Formats: sequence, C-alpha cells, structure tokens
Amino acid sequence: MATYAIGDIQGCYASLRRLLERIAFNPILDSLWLVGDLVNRGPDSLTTLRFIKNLGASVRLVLGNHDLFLLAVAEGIAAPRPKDTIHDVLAAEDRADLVDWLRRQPLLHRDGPFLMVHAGLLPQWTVENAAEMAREVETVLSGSGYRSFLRHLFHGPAPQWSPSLKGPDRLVSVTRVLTRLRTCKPTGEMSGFSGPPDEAPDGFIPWFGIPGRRNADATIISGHWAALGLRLEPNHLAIDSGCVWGRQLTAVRLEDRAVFQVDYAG
Ligand SMILES: [Mn+2]
Repeated sequence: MATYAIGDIQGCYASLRRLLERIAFNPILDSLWLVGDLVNRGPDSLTTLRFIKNLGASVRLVLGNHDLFLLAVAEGIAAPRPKDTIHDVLAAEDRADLVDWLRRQPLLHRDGPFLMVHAGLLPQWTVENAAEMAREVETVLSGSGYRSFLRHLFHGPAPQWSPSLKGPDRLVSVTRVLTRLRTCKPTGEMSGFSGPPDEAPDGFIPWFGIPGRRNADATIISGHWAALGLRLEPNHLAIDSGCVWGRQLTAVRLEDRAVFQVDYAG
C-alpha cells in the first residue's frame, strides 16, 4: 500500500503505463497523485484521460495549465495551435463526459504534511490561504459559471495577485499562480519565464527559493517546470522531469521518497 506522486504526463500514455508497471501499481491498494497537465503536446491525450478517469478513487489529481486549456478549447473559448495535441479528445464520443469530469477536479490537494499544486504558491500565501483560494476557483469551475470564468482566464486581463483583487480578476490571478508560477519577486510578482532557474530574469527567483515564504511548513509537490527537472528537498518535491520533451516520467513514493523513472516511451 503506497502513494506515488507522478509528474506531468501530457498525453505520454505509453510512458505512464510503463511507469505503473515499474512500480507494480495496484489500484486496489495504492494511490496515485498526479500533478496535472495530463494532456497536450504528447501523443495520446485521449487514451491518457480515459485511463486516469477510469482509475477512479485511486487517483488524486490537480489541474494544470494544459488541462484548463483543453477545457477552454472544448467550450470554443480558446483555439488550438499546431503544436497542441488535444484533437483526439475533442473528437471523442465521450468528450462531454471527459470534459465534465475534468472541470470538477481540484487545483490544490492536501493530505497531512503534503500539499500538491501544478505550479507553485506565492510567498505571501500560507497553506490555509492557498487552500481557501483554490476552493474559490474550484467552486466556480465546477459550477454553472465556468464558461464565464474560462473566458476571463483566456481573454481577460492577467493581473498580478493582490489581496484587494475582487471577482474574476481574483480568480484569474489565483489560477495563474497555481497553474503557471515558476519565478517571482519577493513581493509575489510573477514572471512568464520558463527556462532553467539560473537564467531567470533579474530580480526574479524560483518561488520555492523566496526567503521566508509563508508556506514552507508544508511539503509541496509540484510539476510544470521541465527545465528545473527533478528536485527533491525536505519540503518540496518538484517532479516534472520532462517526459514529453523526450526525457523521463517520474514517480516518487511519498512514504519513503523512493524515486522511479522511465524514459519517454510515447
Ligand atoms: Mn504546466
């Protein structure tokens, strides 16, 4: 009986199956925690999504930016670009079920000392703050106002988070942090930088390296930063090892931090 945190899958279904074989995953006994970005850029978004949905209660996942993009495209709110690989989901007969299931998934998952998000948390946020704000977004995304929210997310302004933001601006800023944050200033101002941490723009540093960040008491599990790669610290497990870029898919067993990796296999 074990819990495995798995990095960004992005439609790399064959790699996922190989990793589950490697860990001898048993859905009756074991749990999988998935850091989000289940789909897009990889070869098999549809098969991946169906497989994960069918695993039911043995999976805990949080949504990533590519998952939200799929929701927006499915609603006609965003348009796929040539490098996107979600056409198989959009053409599927069970598309409505898959999309409906996906939009009811959380942006943050907590259990004991562990907190899982796709990207990261701002230094000003406590674990409690982050969990409350994630719930605000989840309530809208799983409710009847989700199309309006997605329109704001993909077409509205993208304000930096501040406690004074209200309405859609607040929800959009929280969502952008949880699903896109890599580097920020100690004030919490985010950059759009996605390269390796030592090339971050002046004044911006990795969110987890901000001195005195208020959520350092949790063990945070995150993905989203392939250029950072696998990085295991006492209070942070960064597990996007760039499978979709031809590198590895990683699972970390939370009970003992044992690391399991497979090379990209499609
Ligand atoms: Mn991502």
